[in-house]
Amino acid sequence: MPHPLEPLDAAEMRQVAAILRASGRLRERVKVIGVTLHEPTREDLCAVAAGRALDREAFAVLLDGGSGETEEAVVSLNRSGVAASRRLSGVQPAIVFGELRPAEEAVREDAAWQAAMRRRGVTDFGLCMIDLWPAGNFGTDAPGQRLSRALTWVRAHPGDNGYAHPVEGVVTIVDLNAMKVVAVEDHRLVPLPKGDGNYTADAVGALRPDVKPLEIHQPAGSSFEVDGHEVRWQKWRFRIGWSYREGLVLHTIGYADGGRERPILHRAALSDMVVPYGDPRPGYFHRNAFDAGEYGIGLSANSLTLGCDCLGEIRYFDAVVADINGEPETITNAVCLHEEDTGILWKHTDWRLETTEGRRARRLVVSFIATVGNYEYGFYWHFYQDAALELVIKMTGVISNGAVDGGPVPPWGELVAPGVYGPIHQHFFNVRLDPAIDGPRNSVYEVDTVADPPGPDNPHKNAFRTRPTLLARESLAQRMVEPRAARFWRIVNPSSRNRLGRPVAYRLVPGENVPPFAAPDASVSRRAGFMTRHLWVTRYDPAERYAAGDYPNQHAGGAGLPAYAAADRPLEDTELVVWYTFGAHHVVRPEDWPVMPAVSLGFMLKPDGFFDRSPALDVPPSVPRHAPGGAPPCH
Ligand SMILES: [Cu+2]
Repeated sequence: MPHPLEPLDAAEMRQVAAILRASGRLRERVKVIGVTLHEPTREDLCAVAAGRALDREAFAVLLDGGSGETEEAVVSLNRSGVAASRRLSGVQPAIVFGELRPAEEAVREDAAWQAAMRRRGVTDFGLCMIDLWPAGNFGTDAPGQRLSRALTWVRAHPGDNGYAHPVEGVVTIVDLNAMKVVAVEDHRLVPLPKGDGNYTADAVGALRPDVKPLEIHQPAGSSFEVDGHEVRWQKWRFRIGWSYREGLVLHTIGYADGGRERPILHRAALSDMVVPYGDPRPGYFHRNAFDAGEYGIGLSANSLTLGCDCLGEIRYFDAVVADINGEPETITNAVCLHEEDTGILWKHTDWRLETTEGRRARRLVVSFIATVGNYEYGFYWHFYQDAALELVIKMTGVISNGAVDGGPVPPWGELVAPGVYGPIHQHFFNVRLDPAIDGPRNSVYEVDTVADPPGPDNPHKNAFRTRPTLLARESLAQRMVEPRAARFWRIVNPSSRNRLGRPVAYRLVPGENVPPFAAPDASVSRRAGFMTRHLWVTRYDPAERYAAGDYPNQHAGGAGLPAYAAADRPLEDTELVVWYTFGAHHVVRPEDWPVMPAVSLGFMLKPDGFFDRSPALDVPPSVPRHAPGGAPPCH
């Protein structure tokens, strides 16, 4: 039996499909939306540690394209049967890869859509790219229909970057169960931009001539060890998991300290994301993609390439997902594991003794990249030698766009190329963290820095101090970043103390962040309630997994974090989930065109009294391999 947190392999996926077929659930017209490991809970894992055997289970979401009904099933692999199932009506699971091509074909053959293309001088429909944007929920669609609001772009020739030629004003509403067009809205006639948006090496003009090879050599190999999906690197130990919806999942992250392994996080993964656009016009207002909950960021993962996506001594992991028929599909090299030099770890020069002591830093990177329509999202978890942990998300690809004629540029965006308009938008990510700081029972404090009032204790008016506030209940644990208070959050284990007597903690340090600009009662704000607060803390419940709820596609709103927190459960010294939302604000630039240089944002988790002193002292001095003229090592 594999470790209970090992992701499902291809043979297991195939077995799940067979069991579902034998049970009558996987029949004609039923689409497999996703299959993933039915993860053991914290309690289950404790039971395993105590010697109990667990069933190996998969979790499957099925959609009956005839009745429109969704069914969830827990499949036991070792018992070869369905252990539990439930039917859900009134929900729309995510749009899956297997629906993209049939829907594109259905649009291509639709007479009303063809007429809209002809009005724009497009006659070769084979050059059209029809992207299935989620329908959203604006109260205008017939309930129960599985819809997409599709947008069209046109390649100038096969192999061309079609995103350079957006069809303005045409929204095609497609029924993804019937696979036919419901309506074609044609809101405004604007000529197709003609400019070239190609970015391949042969399309961009002369390449700069002075870039010499840069190679990373690790002559003795990398410093990590991999066993199945378990990774050990220096003092870190964790497991790599995968789900079609969240992509990379990290489990049971611990750090070795003085002969014991100390838990830090039980689980960490992207829980959802949303990209609200700021243009109110038809053709734009519905652009609100939830790229995890409405598409499956794990389904959208790339196969990574050595020397392009990752450089150096790489260990790859494949990811296995189910296709629309339930058959396994292996994304080879979906996850990249490698080490990177990151400059200086620490240093001090004693000028009187004329001695210098310093260490170089490196980090372990676990990453994957997903392509969702026009955009790319790279997810990079960084493990550091000072026991810090970081998530960096890199955004690249082609901006979502539209076309403008010679008149004034709409105020909700910018011109990026002649005739090509990029609307203002934001990208919000929510990461779900199950903390386990020295054990499962934790508390969270918000720590602000405040200036002391002037007075007898502050005669020079220079005094300032931190002010920690316990986030004692779910209603109080819905917070915003506040750079003017240098705000961070401290995840504390009240029953584990360091040698200075303070409860041990990790600090959640926000990086770049932004509030949403859509009104609180806008459709997207109700549907992505999670984005209205940067930090949420809830009581641990393994059934509460996703920031926008289980089925955000076409959902009217209110699900996910606002619903989870409505119970207002107490949060002190108990099992918690910390949900961090962070947003990138994207006022597009001509420099983002035609393919956007990667933009990074993220956050860090840093030990805060978790150790008794710097955990980075035992990193050995590095000696330059090719020390010219016998240069001294860095110490
Ligand atoms: Cu953007």
